[in-house]
Amino acid sequence: MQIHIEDQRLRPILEKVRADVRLSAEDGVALFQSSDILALGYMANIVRERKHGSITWFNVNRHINPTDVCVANCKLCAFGKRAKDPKAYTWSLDEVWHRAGEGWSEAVTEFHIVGGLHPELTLDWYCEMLRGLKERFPEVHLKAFTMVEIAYLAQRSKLSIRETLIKLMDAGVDSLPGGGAEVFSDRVRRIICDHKIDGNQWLEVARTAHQLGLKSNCTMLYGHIETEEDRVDHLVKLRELQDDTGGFQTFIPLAFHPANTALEHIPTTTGFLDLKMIAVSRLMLDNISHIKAYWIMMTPRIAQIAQRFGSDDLDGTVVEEKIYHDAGATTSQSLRRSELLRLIREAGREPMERDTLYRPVTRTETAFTVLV
Ligand code: V47
Repeated sequence: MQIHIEDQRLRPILEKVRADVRLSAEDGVALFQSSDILALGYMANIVRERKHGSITWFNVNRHINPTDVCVANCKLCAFGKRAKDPKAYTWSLDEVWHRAGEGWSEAVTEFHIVGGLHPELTLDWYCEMLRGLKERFPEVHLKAFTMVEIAYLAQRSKLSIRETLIKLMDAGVDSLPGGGAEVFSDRVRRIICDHKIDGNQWLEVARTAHQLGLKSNCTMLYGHIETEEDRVDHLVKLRELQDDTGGFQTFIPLAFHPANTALEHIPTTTGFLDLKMIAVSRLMLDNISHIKAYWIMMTPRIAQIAQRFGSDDLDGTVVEEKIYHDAGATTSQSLRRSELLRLIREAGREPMERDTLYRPVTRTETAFTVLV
């Protein structure tokens, strides 16, 4: 098929994409510098359809954020609060278990559990929380704790990352979400998340998790002070780790939401950049199966179009979201399964419900079966 390519720098990249050849870091920068959004989408769609045909995966999940108390004071974040802040909250174990069962009528297949770096909650507390969830919801997959939370729990318990992960796995962690990666560049991290582990540490926690057999996701926060080169460097580092471990399931580009953060002066991202991020991620991350459009962050409208720009995954029903809504997100907190289906079908894609490990799910009104 012929496509009109306006940006001539993309021609050799299109040849590589057609021949399934890995793109270089220089190619990545050229892609980010290009305004030829239709050519970017066309190329990303070639890769997307090569990997997934017409399927768009989606899941029925519930987010759980047990606390927003956080010892870090990251400029990028509107969610974390000091323990003394009257607006801060920490749920008791009973509240976590109770709330986990609230807000959904269609059986959820996944709890996505992340929170602040709480100075007092112990590893044992989190293990009890996980055991209680498994006892009450044995069929629900627990995707819990970012690399940042794991490093913090390890440091507080004076255990290695490996020992900490083993304890969490024994208690019920089934996989890890992809948050907290931000942008790996030291220069950027010094400004937006000075108190977090650095990029190499994030990658090392992920490597250890993968070596223990845990799958994880990965993310990049974009649309703040990062350069195009910073974005490419981040994607290449993820790609290199994936070459070693194969443990990443999906990549989620996360648009920076500035409201109520210390970086409030930065404008919000545009639909143009959101789609470009989806497309370039699909093109650069040739060894990561899925590119997820997180509608909470990019709106259902853009997440739907993303299904034609390189994404093959629409996350999810969510139910209750705090991190983005504290940072000014105007999207709703939840989408019903039927609404996800409508968005996907209208984009001409074939919806396929999945569990967290991308196994197809079939369901009746009140129960689901994972097809293995
Ligand atoms: O870790 C924090 C980012 C992440 C802001 O793994 C912010 O399936 C934008 O990781 N503006 C949480 N971003 C979300 C996340 C995620 C979401 C959906 C699916 C998965 C998955 C993971 O959001 C944080 C941080 O990187 N974040 N504050 C903000 N103001």
